[in-house]
Amino acid sequence: MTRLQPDDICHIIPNLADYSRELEKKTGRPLLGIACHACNMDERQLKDRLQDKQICVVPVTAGLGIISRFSDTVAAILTFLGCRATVADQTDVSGVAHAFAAGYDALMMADDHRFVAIDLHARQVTDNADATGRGFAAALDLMAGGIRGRDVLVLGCGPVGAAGAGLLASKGARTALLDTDRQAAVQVRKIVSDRYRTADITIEDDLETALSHNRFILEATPVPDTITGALVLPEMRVAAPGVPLGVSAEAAAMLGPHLVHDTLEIGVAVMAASLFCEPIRKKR
Ligand code: 2YC
Repeated sequence: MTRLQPDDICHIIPNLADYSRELEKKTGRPLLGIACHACNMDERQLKDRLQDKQICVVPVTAGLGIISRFSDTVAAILTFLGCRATVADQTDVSGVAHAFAAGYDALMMADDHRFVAIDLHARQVTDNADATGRGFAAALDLMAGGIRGRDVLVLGCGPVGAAGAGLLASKGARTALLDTDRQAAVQVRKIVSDRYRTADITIEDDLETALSHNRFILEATPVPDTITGALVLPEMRVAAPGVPLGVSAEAAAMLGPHLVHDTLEIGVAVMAASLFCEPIRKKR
């Protein structure tokens, strides 16, 4: 899992409204709408569910420690979506205890291994990797005008790529998987095929060949510049959750509005939507 650097996120807070408008131009839906699409909800329903939800973002000092502005940025994205999000005054255990004691509806926190949202009523945990994969796959579905029956290539079969492949299979995409570790691709094909019996999934072994016959790409590798200008095709649409961006500057310029990439926004939006999109489970 790539650890974000302050420079990866310092631009987010002042640009949230512009970024949401940019997403609407690229996919037809704003940030909230992409989260809805990933969770099969309509925007009014999600807005109503998110409104006034009190979410506590707890900074975590474990491991490599605090990332400057990480918690503030997560809280700002949640606030932009209509939640009442605040960053805990205290970190770690004290912050978690405060979230429970003060009656928050949910908390969000990240160590070096997982970034999660926890619904404190329903005891549901939503993981950023899963949410990010689903959110960018939803964006790709929207950019494609409906991915059903279309050829999609998932680059990178880690947790993000796996979640994206699952959503794409659920929407009827003909999915090709590629990972430098072929076993990772084999594993994702098995998991997704078992879950979606009708899934049409193949494994690719060569990047250039795979890119030559797939227009719709989910770039979920932690490798910069995986897709270079020489590999870009005119009708290509790329959703790139991978950090650092797996599309070279030249390729990104060529793709223009047909590339969706960010380092936190879509993943956090889908985490919030996922938390509150299920009916609250009855207490045991
Ligand atoms: O500031 C804090 O609370 C830090 N403990 C946050 C550490 C986040 C580490 N994870 C990442 O940088 C990203 C996640 C946002 C998703 C994958 N890697």
